[in-house]
Amino acid sequence: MFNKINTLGGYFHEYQKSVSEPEKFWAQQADSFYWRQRWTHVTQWDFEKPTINWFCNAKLNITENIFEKNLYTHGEQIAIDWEPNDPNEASRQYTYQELLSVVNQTANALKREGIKKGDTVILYMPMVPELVIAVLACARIGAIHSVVFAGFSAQALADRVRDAEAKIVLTANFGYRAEKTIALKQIVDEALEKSDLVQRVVVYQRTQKEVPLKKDRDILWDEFLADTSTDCPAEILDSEDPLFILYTSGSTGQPKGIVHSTGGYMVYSAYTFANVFQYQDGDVYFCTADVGWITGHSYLVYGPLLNGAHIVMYEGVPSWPDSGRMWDIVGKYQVTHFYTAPTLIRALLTMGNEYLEGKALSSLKVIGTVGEPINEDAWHWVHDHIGQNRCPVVDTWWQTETGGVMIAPIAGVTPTKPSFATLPLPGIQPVIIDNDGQEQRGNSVEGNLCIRYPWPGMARSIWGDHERFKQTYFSQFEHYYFSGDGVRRDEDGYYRILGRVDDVINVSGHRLGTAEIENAINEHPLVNESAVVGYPHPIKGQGIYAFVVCPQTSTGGEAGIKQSIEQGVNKLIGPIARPDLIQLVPNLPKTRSGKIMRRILRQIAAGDATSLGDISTLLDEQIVDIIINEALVDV
Ligand code: 6R9
Repeated sequence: MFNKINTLGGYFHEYQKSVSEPEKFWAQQADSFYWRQRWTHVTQWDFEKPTINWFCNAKLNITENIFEKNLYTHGEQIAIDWEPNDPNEASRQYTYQELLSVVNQTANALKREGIKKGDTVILYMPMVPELVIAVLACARIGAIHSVVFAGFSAQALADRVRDAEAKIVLTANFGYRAEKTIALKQIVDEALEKSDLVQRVVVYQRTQKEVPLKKDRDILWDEFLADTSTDCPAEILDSEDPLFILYTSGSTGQPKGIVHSTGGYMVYSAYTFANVFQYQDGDVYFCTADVGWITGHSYLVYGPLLNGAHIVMYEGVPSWPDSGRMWDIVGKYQVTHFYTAPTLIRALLTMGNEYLEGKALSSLKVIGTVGEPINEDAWHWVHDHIGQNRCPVVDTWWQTETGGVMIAPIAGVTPTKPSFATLPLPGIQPVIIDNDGQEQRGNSVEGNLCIRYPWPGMARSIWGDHERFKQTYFSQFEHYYFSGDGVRRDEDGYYRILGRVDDVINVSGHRLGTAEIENAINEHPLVNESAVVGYPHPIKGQGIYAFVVCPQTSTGGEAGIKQSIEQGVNKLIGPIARPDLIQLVPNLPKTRSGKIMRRILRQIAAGDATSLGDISTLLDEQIVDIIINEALVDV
C-alpha cells in the first residue's frame, strides 16, 4: 500500500515532500491502486475558473480497487459486520467475496432497469447493508449515486430528486429507529407525487409489514434482484467521471449537490483512512455516521473498504435500548477503532458513567471525532473513560466538499491537544486569511481557513451549477479554496477550528443553512418573516433559535403557532432542522437598507448582550430591547 506514516519525523518528512513536490507525492500514493490506464498528468488545475483534475485521463473502477485488487488476500475476510437496531435481532455479516457477489447482482439489476454510466440514482434508505451494496453497485456500473439521509422530509427528498434528475429511487418499506418505525416508502410516495421523471422505485423490505406498491413503478428488492448474475464486469471510468453527488447546506438558498470524482476521491479517501486511523489487518473499525452524510461515504464505505478493512455498521440510535449500547457493540465485535461525533460523546457523557460498568472496552485502540469542534470536557471524558487513557483521540477536521480528512492527528504519532485538530495531513496546505484578504503568516494567528493547493479528494463542482461552486468556494479569497470556517493557529503551529464564519449552523454535527430553515418557517401563512441563528447548546453543540415575526397568532395562541411552525419545518426539511427555541417578535433588527443584523440576534441567543457594538445603523433601535426582554435564554 501507499506510504504509511508511523513516526512524527516520518510525518514531517512526508509533509515536506507533499508540499515541495505535490505531483510526485500524489503519484506515489496513486501507484498502489489498480488503474486500467495510467494518467497522463498527475494534476491540472486552476482555482480561478475553477477546474480541478487529478490523474488526468487515467481509467479505473473504484470497486475493482475494493474487490478484485484484494480478493486474493482478503476475499474470505469480513468486510461488514452489521448490527441491527434491536439487539435481539440477528446480526448479518459479509465477507469481501460475498459482498462482491451481491454488489454485482445489484449492479446487474440496475442495468436491467436501463441505468447506465452517468445516470443518477437516489438512495433513500435506512442503515442496512443493502444501502452500502447499492452505493457500490452504482459505482460498479458508473452510475452516480446520491444518498439522501433517511431523516429528510418528503419535500427535501423531492428537491434532491428533481435537482439530481434521477430516474430511479431505491428505498425501504420502513426504517427502524429505537422503538419507532419510519415510513420511508410513504415519504418517497409523497416526494414523487409531482415528479414524472422517476420511473422506478425499488423497495427493500426491512419489516414484514406490506406497503402499497404503485403499479408499473414500484418493485420489491427481491424481485429486483431475481435472476441476476453474481458477475458484473466493472464499467471503466475516467478518473474525472463523477462518482457521487451529496447534498449539503450552504449559507444561501437551496442545498448544493456536491460532486465528487472517481480517481481523486478514491486515492484521497483511502490514503487518509490508512494514515489518520493507522488501521492494520485484524483491526475492527466502527464508524457511527449514517451513509447519508459524507463521513459515512468516506469513512464507513470507501476509505475502509479500499483498505480491505473490517467494518461495523450499526442501524440504530446510540442510546437505545440504553446509553450503554455503543459500548455493547464495541465489546461484541471487539472494535479497535471508534469514529464518531462530539454530540454523541456529549450525550452519553451526561448520562453518567454507570453505563460503562461491565463493558468490555479493552479492544479499543483509536478514537476519532468529526463534525464539529469537540469541547475539552467531552475530549477528556472520551479519552479517560472510553479510551481508558490508552487510545489516541483524533479530532478530524474536514467537510463534505473536501472529500476526506484535512487537518487531524495521525493516530499515535501526532501528539494531541484537547480541542485541536492539530496539523494538516500531507498534501494539505492551509492558509489563514483575515477579512481584508491578507494572509496571516506565522503562529498565534487567527482568521478564515483557506487552502492553497488542490488535493485529490476535493469536490469538483456543484451539480448543475458550476458558477455557484466558483462563487461559494473560490471567490471570497482570490487564488484559494475557502472553507467557511474560522481557525486559530496557536504558538505551536497547531490548528483549532473555531466554527463557521458564514450563515451555516452545526447542530449535532449536521450542517444546516439558516436561510433554508427561515424559508421553511416563512412558508407558514401567518409568518411575515424570520431570522434563525445558532446558539450554544450543551449536547447538540449548537441549537436553533428562531426569531419569528408573526403579527396575528389566531387560534391556539402563541403555543399553537409555535407548534405549527415546528410541524412546518419538520415537513419541509425534517426533524433535524426543527427550532429548539422560537421567539415571536414584533419585528427584526434591521439596518436602514433592510438587512437583518444577525450579529445582534446571535449575541442575544448566546445570552450575551452586554456589548452589542454599533447599532446606529438600525432602523429601529428599540426593537433590540424588546427582543432582549422577551428572550428565551438568560441575557
Ligand atoms: C465531515 C463533515 C463540515 C463542517 C466544517 C466545520 C465542521 C467538521 C470538525 C468541524 C471543528 C472538527 N467540522 N469537523 N469543526 N472540528 N473536527 O462534518 O462534513 O457535514 O460538510 O460539515 O463541520 O464547520 O465546515 P460536513
